[in-house]
Amino acid sequence: SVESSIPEPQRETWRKFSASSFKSKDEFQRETVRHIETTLARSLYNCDEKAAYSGTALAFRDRLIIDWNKTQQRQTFADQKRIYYLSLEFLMGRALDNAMLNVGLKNSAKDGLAELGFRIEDVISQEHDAALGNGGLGRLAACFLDSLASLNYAAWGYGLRYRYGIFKQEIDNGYQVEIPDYWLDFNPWEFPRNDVTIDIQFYGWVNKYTDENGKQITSWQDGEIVTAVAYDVPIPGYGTATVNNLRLWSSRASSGEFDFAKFNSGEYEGAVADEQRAETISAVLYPNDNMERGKELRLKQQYFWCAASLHDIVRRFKKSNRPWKDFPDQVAIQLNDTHPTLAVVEMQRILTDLEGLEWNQAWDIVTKTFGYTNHTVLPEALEKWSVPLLQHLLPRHLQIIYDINLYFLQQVERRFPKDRDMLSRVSIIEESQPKMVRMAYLAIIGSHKVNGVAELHSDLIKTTIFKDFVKIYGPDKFTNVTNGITPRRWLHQANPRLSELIASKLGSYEFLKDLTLLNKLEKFVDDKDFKKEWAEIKYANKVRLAQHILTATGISVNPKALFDIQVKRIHEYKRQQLNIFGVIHRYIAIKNMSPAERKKLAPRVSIFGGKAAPGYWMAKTIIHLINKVGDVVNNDKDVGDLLKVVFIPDYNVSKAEIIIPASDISEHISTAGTEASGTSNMKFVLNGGLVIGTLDGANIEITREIGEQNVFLFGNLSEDVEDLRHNHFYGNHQVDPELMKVFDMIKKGTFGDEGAFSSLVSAIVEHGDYYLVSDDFNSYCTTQDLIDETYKNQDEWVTKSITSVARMGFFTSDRCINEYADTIWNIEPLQVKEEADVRART
Ligand code: IMP
Ligand code: B1N
Repeated sequence: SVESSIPEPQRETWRKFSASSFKSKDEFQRETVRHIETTLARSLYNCDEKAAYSGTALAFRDRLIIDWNKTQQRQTFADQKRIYYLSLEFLMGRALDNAMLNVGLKNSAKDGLAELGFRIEDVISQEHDAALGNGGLGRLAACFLDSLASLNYAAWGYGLRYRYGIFKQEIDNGYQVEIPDYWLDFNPWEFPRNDVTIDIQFYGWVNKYTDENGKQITSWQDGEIVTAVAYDVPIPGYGTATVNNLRLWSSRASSGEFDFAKFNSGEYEGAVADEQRAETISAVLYPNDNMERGKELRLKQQYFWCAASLHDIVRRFKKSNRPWKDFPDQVAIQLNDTHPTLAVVEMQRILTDLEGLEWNQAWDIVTKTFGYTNHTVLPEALEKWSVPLLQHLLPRHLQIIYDINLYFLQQVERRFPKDRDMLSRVSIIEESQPKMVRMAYLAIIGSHKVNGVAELHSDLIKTTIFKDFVKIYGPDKFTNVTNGITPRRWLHQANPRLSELIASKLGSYEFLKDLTLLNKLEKFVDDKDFKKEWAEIKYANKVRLAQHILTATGISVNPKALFDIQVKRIHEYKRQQLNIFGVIHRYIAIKNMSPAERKKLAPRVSIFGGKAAPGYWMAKTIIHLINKVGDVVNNDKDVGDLLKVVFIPDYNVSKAEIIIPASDISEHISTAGTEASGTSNMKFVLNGGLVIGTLDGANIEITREIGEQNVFLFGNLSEDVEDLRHNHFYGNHQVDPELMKVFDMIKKGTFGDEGAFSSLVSAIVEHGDYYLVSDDFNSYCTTQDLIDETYKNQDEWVTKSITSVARMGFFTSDRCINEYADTIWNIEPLQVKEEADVRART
């Protein structure tokens, strides 16, 4: 039942004046100018590009919020199951361009702005990225929100409103420098909900007693209270009236009596300190990708966000007055990795301690509600929290974790009475010093489905880290949902000319809603004009990137050269070191060539980008080496245009939109078995770039879809990694001789002080080469040579490019979200009547 605070007779007046959204160029202009003149207090005499952006964004925000309201009301009326996606990271990037395209008014805005004296590209580029994430995991969450809205699912994202997103990276003398990313000066895309607040408790103690009615009461009391305030971000779907919600929590000191007492008793400074301590919780995103560091503040963030989200979800459920057993029919909660695992414990606490349900009844509801997605098998990324820390911060939750573990181990013991070792292997508690809580195990036990993010990865978790749990629960609890990307941002928005060319061939933009339609492009692989245009668009995108490189680094690159790109977080397992060693190998080869041989070589630009976690020294050293190699190679007269090495500073979502459409080759070269999926591999191929890659993550499925002849694969297989590592220590490990020549050049000081890079060399020569750089080096370099040869035949290259794009339909996040909906969430899209103003799709 949907209620309104306005009595029926007065609602007519409301309806008469109800806000309506603009639909034309003129209306867009009127709204934009109104916002510039009133909301921003500017005029035509002092409207710069920033103000033009602000006015445009506010006009579109109004539009979104009108549809947002209707969507939320529609979903409330429908009273169907909702999906809640809990993620500590949402790497959204810019919102304006996406909003214009999704509501179908970009052309109106473009013409409207032109008449007001602005170029739409300049206006769009004023926006600060919303960078509340590290890399693939956070960007995946953002793609999922786009698909959920575009497919009309009733879905909410829940996250934290960090005041500082991922740091801004500057390169100073070849070194990474981190600058804080304060992004909230002007953010038109969020709506503070000062009326939606939830008090969250920390510390304190657990009081168990029997009340006057003889009832057992468990009460967690005398803790410190911090208030969570909701900020809502509208998420527009593409070509639909659905606008879903991303709710981000911000922390502030609780406005309870405690603070007032302090203020009144003159302890002003103390009260201010409390305020600041509370605000610290949502202050900053932890900048680690695939790495956990066990910091208390991170645990506080996790509980603060999980508890606020859970109480909000429970409050919404309670409005429908259903019995608790209906909860899993109304609510599905997906855990984006183990970061939100405390939500499982909090839910069990709400149902038992606060709502008075029996343990088993409550636990049944909990496990039917949650699903858990694993994103990594790297041991350093698997979350563990120390028992003493949990005891201190969340004493009641620790008790509940122990109870969950007890019931679970009893069940295991009954099923495997002879396997004593099994109990300690699968226990949530690791018997170390101090004891640790294994969050992944807790997430598995608290969920009804566990999924990996690509086929190989999902197989690996079943046969390695979660092997025992497959024995306990059977194989059906474990499943695969291969990742995907939204073609709206990663094709239509990032590469408008390619999107337009495709639409002209396919007859419409329908492929943006059903990406499998791309397969119709294969008919045109022999169409000369089409191929020419295809190649021209790639060239234009390379010119655009060359321009960015020049402005950002001062390096001038030839857009006719082969652009070889590796952009992603810097990590040893992703092996940027293999790439840069390969570049040095190429440099040595060029130096040794005769002028005649040099003439035959395809010129190449090796482009890198990505951030290193501030405390990850090896990763920072790799960045340093790339920059120093660039300094030498780019200024070597013997080399000229044959090789340039570029490190693009501050890689982020909006730069990715410029970089990805400009690749000829991109590198996805992780040690086999380490990259769970990878999603930029999909983005590059969808934009007509070819891939050099290992048989890892989604590379395997991309190869299966687009054909082996269209991918440059190299390197050892994941099933051989263990033996190779063993041999490095116990066999006779010979470093590849060509790689040794690279090391000799580094040691000679060609790239500056050799000591600066000795850790990179010794990791391979002395410390067992854990990531198999030497084992894969020869095969990597040979494959790069093959790429040079293939690139010389441009016609064949373009054929590969078109064929690959045509076969990429599988990798849309729409497919991925539909799989989650069918196999994990058991939820159907909400039918949305196409409104009269169905979008003129641009
Ligand atoms: P919540 O479920 O209370 O968080 O509501 C989210 C949004 O859905 C609200 O801000 C409203 O826009 C809409 N909504 C929820 N309940 C009602 C209702 O009873 N009547 C009309 N709109 C509602
Ligand atoms: O998640 C992506 C995958 O495509 C990547 O292969 C995978 O590396 C990435 C702890 C992580 N896994 N784990 C993380 C991020 C932050 C953090 O604090 C772990 N990121 C991934 C999407 O499935």
